[in-house]
Amino acid sequence: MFSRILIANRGEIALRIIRACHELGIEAVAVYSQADADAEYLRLADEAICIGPARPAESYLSIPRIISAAEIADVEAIHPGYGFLAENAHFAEVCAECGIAFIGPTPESMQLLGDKIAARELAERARVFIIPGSEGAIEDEAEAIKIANKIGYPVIIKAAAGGGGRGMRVVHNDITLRAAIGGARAEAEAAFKNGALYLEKFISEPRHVEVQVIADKAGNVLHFYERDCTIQRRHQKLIEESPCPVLEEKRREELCKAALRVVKEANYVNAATVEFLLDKENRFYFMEVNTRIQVEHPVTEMVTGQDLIKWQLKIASGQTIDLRQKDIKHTGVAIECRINAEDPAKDFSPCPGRITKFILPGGIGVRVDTHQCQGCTVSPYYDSMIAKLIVHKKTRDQAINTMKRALAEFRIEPIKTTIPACMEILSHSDYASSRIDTGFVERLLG
Ligand code: MV4
Repeated sequence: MFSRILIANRGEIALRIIRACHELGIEAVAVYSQADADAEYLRLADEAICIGPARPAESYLSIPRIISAAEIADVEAIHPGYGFLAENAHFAEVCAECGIAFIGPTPESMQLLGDKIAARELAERARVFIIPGSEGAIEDEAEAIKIANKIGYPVIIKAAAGGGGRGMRVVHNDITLRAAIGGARAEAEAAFKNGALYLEKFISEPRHVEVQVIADKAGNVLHFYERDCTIQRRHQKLIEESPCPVLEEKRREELCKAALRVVKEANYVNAATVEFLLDKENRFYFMEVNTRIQVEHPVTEMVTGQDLIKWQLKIASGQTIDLRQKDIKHTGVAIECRINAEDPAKDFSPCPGRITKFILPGGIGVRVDTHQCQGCTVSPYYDSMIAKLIVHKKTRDQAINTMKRALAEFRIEPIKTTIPACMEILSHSDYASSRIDTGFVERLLG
C-alpha cells in the first residue's frame, strides 16, 4: 500500500479521501488555491500545499502546478477526486511519466471511454443494448437524414467528446436535423476541440440508472449494484438512491451483468460507473462510462457497506480484490440529497457567501459528507455543493421519512440552499411512488 499520496482536489471529496487514507495508514497531502487558504478540510490533511490563485485554470486544473506539488511533497500517488483533472487522460499520462501512480484507470482507458462513439462500439462488442443510431460518427447532413429516417424521429444529436448532457440536441424532422448538425458540430468543436457527432433515437421520459463497478489489475471485476439518478435538473443531479425503485430483480441482475461486460471489454482497472437509460418498459440501454469516483458514491457505500475510496487506493497500489460477487450484499435503501448553495428564486444560480449558522442533522442512519462549517465561506470560484446528506434505512418509505426529518434539522444561514427544493421533491406523491422521469424536477420547480 502507498504510504503517502496527494489529493488533486478540494472540498468535500478531498476530505472524504483524507479519511480513507487515514484509515489505511496513508499520509494525505492536500493542495489548495488562495481562495481555499482557510478551508477547514486542510486541517485534517497531513500537509497542505498552496498551488496558486483562485481560478481553477491556475490551480486545481493546472497539471504543472499539481505535479510540482506532488514532487515537493514526495508522494507515491495522486487521487484526482471528481471534476477538475479526474477524467483528463493527459494528466494520467503525465503522472505515469513522472513515476507517480494515478489513482484511477489507465490513460488509454480514459481516452477510449472519453470518446462516446468508441464507448458505444465497445458496449456493442460486449453484447450490451445500445440505443439505435448511427454506426460511428456521422459524416454529413445527408447521412444524418438517412439514418434518422431509418430509426425514426425524434432523434438526438450527441457529441463524441460530450457526455453529461453537454452538446446534445433533440430534433423532430429532416429540416431541423439539417439545421442542427452545423450548430452542434461548431459547438462541439469549440467546447471539446472535437466536432465528431453521432445520432441516437431519442428515448422519451427516461430514467437514469447507473451501475458502480470496481476492477483490479488481475482482471477481477465486481459490481456494487445500481443507483437511480433520475432526479436531476438541467443535468445536475439533485437526489440519488439505491436500489432503483422500479427495477424487478431479474432485470436488475441483467443490468449489473451488462455493466460488468462493458468494463471487462475495456480491460478497465479501478472504479467506474456505467450509465444507462431506462425506458418506460424498463428496458435499459448503455449510455456512457464515467472513469472517476462519482459525487453520489456514498449511496452505494451505505447499501453495500463497502468503502469505495479505499478500494480505489488498494487497487491502484496493486492489491487484488479479496471479495466474491456473491459476498457483496445490498441491504435496505439509501438516498442522497445534494445540498448546494443555490437560490431557487434565481433559477438555482450559485449563492456564495459566509455561513454564520451551520447545524448538521444526525440520528440513526444519517450521514453527512461535508467540508463546510460555521464561519466557513462558500467560494464563488468553485461548484456550489456544500454538503451531501445521505440516509440509509430498511425500506424506501422509512428512508424518505428520515431524509425529510434530517432536511428539516439542517440549519444553514444566511445563504440559500437546495434544502427546500429537496424537501418539496421528497414530499411529492409521484416521488413516493417513483412515477418519475428525468423531466420531473423541471416540471415541478422550473
Ligand atoms: C438521451 C436521452 C434520450 N434519448 N439519449 C443526458 C445526459 C447524457 N449522458 C445523455 N442524456 C440523455 N441522453 C437518448 N437517446 C435523454 C438524455 C437526458 C437525460 C439523461 C439522463 C438524465 C437526465 C437527462 C435529462 C435530459 C436528457
